[in-house]
Amino acid sequence: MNSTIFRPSRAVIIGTGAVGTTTAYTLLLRKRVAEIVLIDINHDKAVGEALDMNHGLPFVGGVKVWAGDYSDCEGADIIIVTAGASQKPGETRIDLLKKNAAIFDEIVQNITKYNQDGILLIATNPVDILSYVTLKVSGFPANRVIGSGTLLDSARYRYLLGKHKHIDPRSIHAHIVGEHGDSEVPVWSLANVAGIGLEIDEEDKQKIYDSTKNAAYEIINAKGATFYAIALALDRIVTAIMQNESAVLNVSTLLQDYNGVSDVYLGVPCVVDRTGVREILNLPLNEEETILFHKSANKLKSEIASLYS
Ligand code: 6V0
Repeated sequence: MNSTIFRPSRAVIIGTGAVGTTTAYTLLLRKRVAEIVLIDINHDKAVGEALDMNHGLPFVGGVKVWAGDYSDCEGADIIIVTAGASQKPGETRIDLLKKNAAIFDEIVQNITKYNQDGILLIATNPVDILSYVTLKVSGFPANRVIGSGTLLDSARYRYLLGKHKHIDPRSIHAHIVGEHGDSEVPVWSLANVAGIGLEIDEEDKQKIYDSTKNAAYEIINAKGATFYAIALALDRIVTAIMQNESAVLNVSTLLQDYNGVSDVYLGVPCVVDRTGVREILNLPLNEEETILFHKSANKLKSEIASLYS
C-alpha cells in the first residue's frame, strides 16, 4: 500500500485586518494555495471574513478558506503574520515597535508549538525588526524567516520610474534596499532598462525617492491604511516559494557580512524558492549608497538593542 498521505498546500494568515484580508483575497483569486486559514485575536472578525470569501467560491472554486486557531498551523507551508498595530497619521513604522514586539513573542510561540518546518513570512511593521524578533523567538533557520522588506518600496520606486520614463514598471530594474521605512536606500547606480542605465536629473531623482519613501504616509493620510500593493507583494513572495521559482525579490533577510553589515534584517535582493531565501545577492553599491545602507543598518541595530536591553 502507498503510505504517502496527500496534504493540500496551506497558507495561514495571522491578523485579519486590512493587510491580512486583502492578502487572503489575493491568494484566493489567484489560487496560490489549496487552503487558507485566517486567525485573529478577534475571532469573530476572522469568521466573518472567511464567510464572506466562502460565498465567492461558486465564482472562483478550488480553495478552502476558514477561520481557525493556532493548531491549524500544523503542516502549513507558509504562515503570514500581519497582526498588530498599524501606523496612524503622523506615526512612523518605528513608533509601532514596542506595541508589536510585545504581541509577536506570543504569536511566534503559538505558531512554533504546531509548526517547525514551515516558512514564516512577516509583514507587520516595523517589518525588519519584527522579522529579527521572529528569528530569535522561533529558533527557525534564517532562510525560513522572511520579511516583506523593501519589495513594496521597490515596486513603488519602479512604478514612479516607469511613469517618469513612460515605460512599463515591469521592465524597470531598480532596487530599494535597507529598512522598509524612513532610512530606505535607492540604488540609483544600478537602476536600468534593458541593461541601459537611467538618465534622470538630480531634482527628479529626489522627487521620485521622496514619493517612494513617503508613499505610506500619503496613502494613510488619504484613506487610513495601505493594503492592495502589499497584498500583491506578499502574493508574489508566496508564489516564488510555492512554485519553487528562484525569483529575485527584495525581501528582508538576516545579513551577515553583507557590504560590511551583520546581524540585522534588511531588504536586499534575494533568490527565493521552496526553501525560502536560498541565496542573498551582493549588490555592488557605490560609495554613497554604501554609506546610506550602513546608516539604515545602524538605525535598526540600535532599535533592536533597545528592545533587548
Ligand atoms: P489592521 O487593519 O489594524 O489589522 C490588524 C489586525 O491584527 C486586526 O484584525 C487585529 O485584531 C489583529 N491582531 C492584533 N493583535 C493580534 C494578536 N495578538 N493576534 C492575532 N491578531 C491580532 O492593520 P493593517 O492590516 O492595516 O496592518 C497590519 C500591519 O501590517 C501593520 O503593522 C502595518 O503597519 C503593516 N503593514 C506592512 C506593510 C509592509 O510593507 N510590510 C505594508 C502595509 C501595512
